[in-house]
Amino acid sequence: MSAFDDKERSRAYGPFGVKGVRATARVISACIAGLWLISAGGCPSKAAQDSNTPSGRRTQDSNQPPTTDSQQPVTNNQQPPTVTHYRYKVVKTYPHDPQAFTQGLVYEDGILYEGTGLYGQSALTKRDLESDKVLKRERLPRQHFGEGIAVFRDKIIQLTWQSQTGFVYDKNTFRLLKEFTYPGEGWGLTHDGKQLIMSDGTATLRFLDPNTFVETRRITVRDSGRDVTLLNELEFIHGQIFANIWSSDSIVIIAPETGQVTARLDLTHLWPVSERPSPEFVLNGIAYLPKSNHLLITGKCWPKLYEIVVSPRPAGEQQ
Ligand SMILES: [Ca+2]
Repeated sequence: MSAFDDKERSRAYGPFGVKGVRATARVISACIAGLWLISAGGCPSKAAQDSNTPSGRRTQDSNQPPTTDSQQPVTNNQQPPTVTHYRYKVVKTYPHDPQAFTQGLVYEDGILYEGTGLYGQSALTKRDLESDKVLKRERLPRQHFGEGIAVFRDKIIQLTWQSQTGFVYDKNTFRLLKEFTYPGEGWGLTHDGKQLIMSDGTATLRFLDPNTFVETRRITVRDSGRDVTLLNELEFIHGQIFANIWSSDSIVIIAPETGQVTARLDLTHLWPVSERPSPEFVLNGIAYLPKSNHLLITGKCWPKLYEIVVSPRPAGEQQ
Protein backbone atom coordinates (compact mmCIF):
# COMPACT_ATOMS: atom_id res chain seq x y z
CA MET A 1 0.00 0.00 0.00
CA SER A 2 1.22 3.44 -0.74
CA ALA A 3 1.33 6.32 1.66
CA PHE A 4 0.59 8.70 -1.17
CA ASP A 5 -2.81 10.22 -1.50
CA ASP A 6 -4.01 10.64 -5.06
CA LYS A 7 -2.46 14.05 -5.41
CA GLU A 8 0.85 12.93 -4.02
CA ARG A 9 0.78 9.78 -6.06
CA SER A 10 0.19 11.76 -9.17
CA ARG A 11 3.12 13.99 -8.41
CA ALA A 12 5.37 11.09 -7.57
CA TYR A 13 4.43 8.62 -10.23
CA GLY A 14 3.46 10.89 -13.05
CA PRO A 15 6.34 10.41 -15.49
CA PHE A 16 6.54 6.68 -14.90
CA GLY A 17 3.00 5.81 -15.70
CA VAL A 18 3.79 5.47 -19.37
CA LYS A 19 6.74 3.45 -20.52
CA GLY A 20 8.95 5.09 -23.01
CA VAL A 21 8.28 8.62 -21.86
CA ARG A 22 11.54 10.45 -21.99
CA ALA A 23 12.38 13.65 -20.30
CA THR A 24 15.45 15.41 -19.14
CA ALA A 25 17.51 13.69 -16.49
CA ARG A 26 16.59 16.40 -14.04
CA VAL A 27 12.89 16.00 -14.53
CA ILE A 28 13.14 12.23 -14.47
CA SER A 29 15.04 12.13 -11.24
CA ALA A 30 12.72 14.60 -9.64
CA CYS A 31 9.75 12.48 -10.44
CA ILE A 32 11.48 9.25 -9.59
CA ALA A 33 12.50 10.39 -6.20
CA GLY A 34 8.89 10.74 -5.31
CA LEU A 35 8.43 7.06 -5.38
CA TRP A 36 10.36 5.55 -2.61
CA LEU A 37 10.76 4.00 0.72
CA ILE A 38 13.78 3.52 2.80
CA SER A 39 14.55 1.06 5.56
CA ALA A 40 17.16 1.14 8.28
CA GLY A 41 18.78 -1.35 10.62
CA GLY A 42 21.53 -1.47 13.23
CA CYS A 43 24.78 -3.16 14.42
CA PRO A 44 26.10 -4.63 17.65
CA SER A 45 27.76 -2.29 20.05
CA LYS A 46 30.84 -4.46 20.03
CA ALA A 47 31.25 -3.71 16.38
CA ALA A 48 32.05 -0.13 17.18
CA GLN A 49 34.86 -1.30 19.43
CA ASP A 50 36.12 -3.90 17.03
CA SER A 51 39.75 -3.22 16.29
CA ASN A 52 39.14 -4.51 12.81
CA THR A 53 36.76 -1.69 12.04
CA PRO A 54 38.42 0.44 9.40
CA SER A 55 39.98 3.33 11.20
CA GLY A 56 39.73 5.54 8.17
CA ARG A 57 35.97 5.40 8.37
CA ARG A 58 35.37 5.36 12.10
CA THR A 59 37.09 8.68 12.62
CA GLN A 60 34.39 10.41 10.65
CA ASP A 61 31.75 12.26 12.62
CA SER A 62 28.35 10.98 11.65
CA ASN A 63 26.80 14.21 12.84
CA GLN A 64 28.38 16.02 10.00
CA PRO A 65 26.42 16.84 6.87
CA PRO A 66 27.21 15.09 3.60
CA THR A 67 30.80 15.64 2.70
CA THR A 68 31.35 17.44 -0.52
CA ASP A 69 34.75 18.45 -1.66
CA SER A 70 35.03 21.99 -2.84
CA GLN A 71 38.26 22.02 -4.77
CA GLN A 72 36.44 22.32 -8.05
CA PRO A 73 34.02 25.23 -7.93
CA VAL A 74 32.11 26.21 -10.99
CA THR A 75 34.46 28.27 -13.11
CA ASN A 76 32.22 29.26 -15.98
CA ASN A 77 29.07 31.26 -16.22
CA GLN A 78 26.74 28.34 -16.67
CA GLN A 79 23.99 28.02 -14.13
CA PRO A 80 24.30 24.73 -12.24
CA PRO A 81 21.33 22.39 -12.69
CA THR A 82 18.58 22.70 -10.15
CA VAL A 83 18.61 20.01 -7.51
CA THR A 84 15.24 18.77 -6.30
CA HIS A 85 14.85 18.11 -2.59
CA TYR A 86 12.66 15.28 -1.37
CA ARG A 87 10.99 14.47 1.88
CA TYR A 88 9.91 11.07 3.13
CA LYS A 89 7.24 9.35 5.14
CA VAL A 90 7.66 6.03 6.92
CA VAL A 91 4.84 3.67 6.02
CA LYS A 92 6.13 0.47 7.59
CA THR A 93 9.04 -0.93 9.52
CA TYR A 94 10.58 -4.38 9.52
CA PRO A 95 13.01 -5.99 11.94
CA HIS A 96 16.66 -5.82 10.98
CA ASP A 97 19.45 -7.88 12.47
CA PRO A 98 21.26 -5.53 14.89
CA GLN A 99 24.38 -7.61 14.33
CA ALA A 100 24.39 -6.85 10.62
CA PHE A 101 27.02 -4.28 9.67
CA THR A 102 25.15 -3.46 6.50
CA GLN A 103 27.18 -2.73 3.38
CA GLY A 104 24.87 -3.84 0.59
CA LEU A 105 21.10 -4.19 0.35
CA VAL A 106 18.92 -5.54 -2.45
CA TYR A 107 15.24 -6.56 -2.50
CA GLU A 108 13.82 -9.01 -5.01
CA ASP A 109 10.55 -10.97 -4.93
CA GLY A 110 10.00 -10.82 -1.19
CA ILE A 111 13.62 -11.62 -0.42
CA LEU A 112 16.13 -9.26 1.10
CA TYR A 113 19.75 -9.84 0.14
CA GLU A 114 22.26 -8.22 2.43
CA GLY A 115 26.02 -7.99 2.36
CA THR A 116 27.69 -7.21 5.67
CA GLY A 117 31.17 -6.12 6.68
CA LEU A 118 33.81 -6.27 9.42
CA TYR A 119 36.75 -8.67 9.37
CA GLY A 120 35.75 -12.09 10.64
CA GLN A 121 32.05 -11.21 10.51
CA SER A 122 31.42 -10.44 6.85
CA ALA A 123 28.69 -12.42 5.15
CA LEU A 124 26.12 -12.60 2.41
CA THR A 125 22.64 -13.25 3.78
CA LYS A 126 19.26 -13.98 2.25
CA ARG A 127 16.17 -13.23 4.36
CA ASP A 128 12.43 -13.25 4.01
CA LEU A 129 11.56 -9.59 4.36
CA GLU A 130 8.28 -10.03 6.21
CA SER A 131 9.32 -12.70 8.68
CA ASP A 132 13.01 -11.80 8.94
CA LYS A 133 13.76 -15.51 8.70
CA VAL A 134 17.26 -16.24 7.45
CA LEU A 135 17.01 -18.45 4.39
CA LYS A 136 20.68 -18.71 3.53
CA ARG A 137 24.01 -17.30 4.62
CA GLU A 138 27.54 -17.52 3.29
CA ARG A 139 30.38 -16.17 5.39
CA LEU A 140 33.45 -14.56 3.86
CA PRO A 141 36.99 -15.64 4.74
CA ARG A 142 38.32 -13.66 7.70
CA GLN A 143 40.74 -11.64 5.61
CA HIS A 144 37.91 -10.04 3.64
CA PHE A 145 35.77 -7.08 4.73
CA GLY A 146 32.52 -7.43 2.80
CA GLU A 147 31.05 -4.45 0.99
CA GLY A 148 28.36 -3.76 -1.60
CA ILE A 149 26.32 -6.41 -3.39
CA ALA A 150 24.31 -6.59 -6.60
CA VAL A 151 21.85 -9.23 -7.73
CA PHE A 152 22.46 -9.53 -11.43
CA ARG A 153 20.23 -12.08 -13.17
CA ASP A 154 21.03 -15.47 -11.59
CA LYS A 155 24.14 -14.29 -9.78
CA ILE A 156 25.10 -12.19 -6.79
CA ILE A 157 28.26 -10.11 -6.89
CA GLN A 158 29.89 -8.93 -3.69
CA LEU A 159 32.74 -6.47 -3.28
CA THR A 160 35.30 -6.23 -0.52
CA TRP A 161 36.65 -3.08 1.05
CA GLN A 162 40.41 -3.23 0.56
CA SER A 163 41.10 -6.77 -0.68
CA GLN A 164 40.55 -5.71 -4.29
CA THR A 165 38.59 -8.94 -4.62
CA GLY A 166 35.04 -9.51 -5.73
CA PHE A 167 32.99 -12.69 -5.35
CA VAL A 168 30.37 -14.10 -7.68
CA TYR A 169 27.75 -16.45 -6.24
CA ASP A 170 24.90 -18.47 -7.61
CA LYS A 171 21.83 -16.50 -6.52
CA ASN A 172 19.88 -19.52 -5.37
CA THR A 173 22.50 -21.75 -3.83
CA PHE A 174 25.07 -19.12 -2.78
CA ARG A 175 27.71 -21.40 -4.30
CA LEU A 176 30.85 -19.40 -5.03
CA LEU A 177 31.27 -19.39 -8.79
CA LYS A 178 34.33 -17.21 -9.23
CA GLU A 179 36.45 -14.39 -7.89
CA PHE A 180 37.66 -11.30 -9.68
CA THR A 181 39.92 -8.39 -8.90
CA TYR A 182 39.73 -4.63 -9.30
CA PRO A 183 42.00 -1.74 -8.38
CA GLY A 184 41.34 0.45 -5.37
CA GLU A 185 38.66 0.07 -2.76
CA GLY A 186 35.22 -1.45 -3.11
CA TRP A 187 32.26 0.27 -1.41
CA GLY A 188 28.80 0.14 -3.01
CA LEU A 189 27.46 -1.89 -5.93
CA THR A 190 24.36 -1.93 -8.13
CA HIS A 191 23.57 -2.43 -11.82
CA ASP A 192 21.56 -0.80 -14.59
CA GLY A 193 20.55 -4.06 -16.26
CA LYS A 194 23.58 -4.04 -18.52
CA GLN A 195 26.55 -3.00 -16.43
CA LEU A 196 27.58 -3.11 -12.81
CA ILE A 197 28.04 0.25 -11.12
CA MET A 198 30.41 0.51 -8.18
CA SER A 199 31.52 3.19 -5.75
CA ASP A 200 34.92 3.34 -4.08
CA GLY A 201 34.55 6.05 -1.46
CA THR A 202 35.42 8.87 -3.80
CA ALA A 203 33.22 10.91 -6.13
CA THR A 204 33.80 8.34 -8.88
CA LEU A 205 31.33 5.70 -10.00
CA ARG A 206 32.77 2.96 -12.20
CA PHE A 207 30.81 0.95 -14.74
CA LEU A 208 31.93 -2.66 -15.10
CA ASP A 209 31.17 -5.37 -17.63
CA PRO A 210 29.11 -7.89 -15.59
CA ASN A 211 30.86 -10.87 -17.16
CA THR A 212 34.49 -9.79 -17.34
CA PHE A 213 34.38 -7.14 -14.58
CA VAL A 214 36.48 -4.90 -16.79
CA GLU A 215 35.78 -1.19 -16.31
CA THR A 216 34.00 0.26 -19.31
CA ARG A 217 33.60 3.87 -18.21
CA ARG A 218 33.38 6.10 -15.17
CA ILE A 219 31.65 9.26 -14.05
CA THR A 220 32.46 11.88 -11.46
CA VAL A 221 29.49 12.78 -9.32
CA ARG A 222 29.07 16.49 -8.92
CA ASP A 223 26.56 18.83 -7.32
CA SER A 224 26.57 22.53 -8.12
CA GLY A 225 29.98 22.14 -9.68
CA ARG A 226 31.56 20.36 -6.75
CA ASP A 227 32.60 16.75 -6.40
CA VAL A 228 30.42 14.67 -4.11
CA THR A 229 32.70 12.23 -2.32
CA LEU A 230 32.18 9.27 0.02
CA LEU A 231 29.52 7.71 -2.18
CA ASN A 232 28.63 4.42 -0.58
CA GLU A 233 25.67 2.05 -0.89
CA LEU A 234 23.91 2.24 -4.25
CA GLU A 235 20.61 1.41 -5.90
CA PHE A 236 19.67 1.91 -9.55
CA ILE A 237 16.02 2.96 -9.78
CA HIS A 238 14.15 4.09 -12.87
CA GLY A 239 17.24 5.19 -14.72
CA GLN A 240 18.86 7.00 -11.82
CA ILE A 241 21.52 6.04 -9.33
CA PHE A 242 20.71 6.46 -5.66
CA ALA A 243 23.75 6.71 -3.43
CA ASN A 244 23.97 7.30 0.25
CA ILE A 245 26.87 9.39 1.40
CA TRP A 246 28.94 7.69 4.05
CA SER A 247 28.70 9.14 7.56
CA SER A 248 25.67 11.18 6.65
CA ASP A 249 21.95 10.58 6.47
CA SER A 250 21.73 11.94 2.95
CA ILE A 251 21.03 10.20 -0.30
CA VAL A 252 21.92 11.79 -3.61
CA ILE A 253 20.20 10.89 -6.84
CA ILE A 254 22.53 10.87 -9.82
CA ALA A 255 22.11 10.99 -13.58
CA PRO A 256 24.18 8.03 -14.81
CA GLU A 257 25.07 9.69 -18.08
CA THR A 258 26.65 12.78 -16.57
CA GLY A 259 27.24 12.18 -12.88
CA GLN A 260 25.17 15.25 -12.08
CA VAL A 261 23.25 15.16 -8.81
CA THR A 262 19.65 15.85 -9.74
CA ALA A 263 17.97 15.37 -6.37
CA ARG A 264 18.65 14.87 -2.70
CA LEU A 265 16.81 13.00 0.00
CA ASP A 266 17.48 13.94 3.61
CA LEU A 267 16.84 11.11 6.07
CA THR A 268 18.18 12.83 9.16
CA HIS A 269 15.23 11.94 11.37
CA LEU A 270 14.77 8.34 10.27
CA TRP A 271 16.89 6.98 13.14
CA PRO A 272 18.36 10.05 14.80
CA VAL A 273 22.09 10.02 15.42
CA SER A 274 21.44 10.90 19.06
CA GLU A 275 19.68 7.56 19.55
CA ARG A 276 22.39 5.40 18.02
CA PRO A 277 24.75 3.56 20.34
CA SER A 278 27.73 4.31 18.14
CA PRO A 279 28.66 6.85 15.48
CA GLU A 280 29.71 3.81 13.44
CA PHE A 281 26.06 2.92 12.96
CA VAL A 282 25.56 5.05 9.91
CA LEU A 283 22.80 4.87 7.36
CA ASN A 284 23.97 2.50 4.66
CA GLY A 285 21.36 0.56 2.78
CA ILE A 286 19.01 1.35 -0.08
CA ALA A 287 16.71 -1.20 -1.67
CA TYR A 288 13.74 -0.70 -3.95
CA LEU A 289 10.27 -2.23 -3.71
CA PRO A 290 8.98 -2.16 -7.31
CA LYS A 291 5.36 -3.03 -6.61
CA SER A 292 4.80 -0.10 -4.28
CA ASN A 293 7.50 2.21 -5.60
CA HIS A 294 8.77 2.52 -2.09
CA LEU A 295 12.27 2.41 -0.71
CA LEU A 296 13.71 0.23 2.00
CA ILE A 297 16.34 1.96 4.10
CA THR A 298 18.58 0.67 6.84
CA GLY A 299 22.05 1.15 8.22
CA LYS A 300 24.93 -0.54 9.96
CA CYS A 301 23.58 -2.39 12.98
CA TRP A 302 20.25 -0.64 12.80
CA PRO A 303 17.44 -2.56 14.53
CA LYS A 304 14.92 -1.71 11.84
CA LEU A 305 14.37 -1.47 8.14
CA TYR A 306 12.23 1.47 7.13
CA GLU A 307 9.86 1.37 4.21
CA ILE A 308 9.39 4.94 3.07
CA VAL A 309 7.57 6.85 0.43
CA VAL A 310 9.18 9.94 -0.99
CA SER A 311 7.74 13.11 -2.44
CA PRO A 312 9.08 16.49 -3.48
CA ARG A 313 9.48 18.91 -0.62
CA PRO A 314 7.08 21.85 -1.00
CA ALA A 315 8.71 25.16 -1.69
CA GLY A 316 9.65 26.89 1.53
CA GLU A 317 9.34 23.81 3.70
CA GLN A 318 12.16 23.55 6.18
CA GLN A 319 14.04 20.33 6.61
CA1 LIG B 1 21.34 -1.31 -2.72
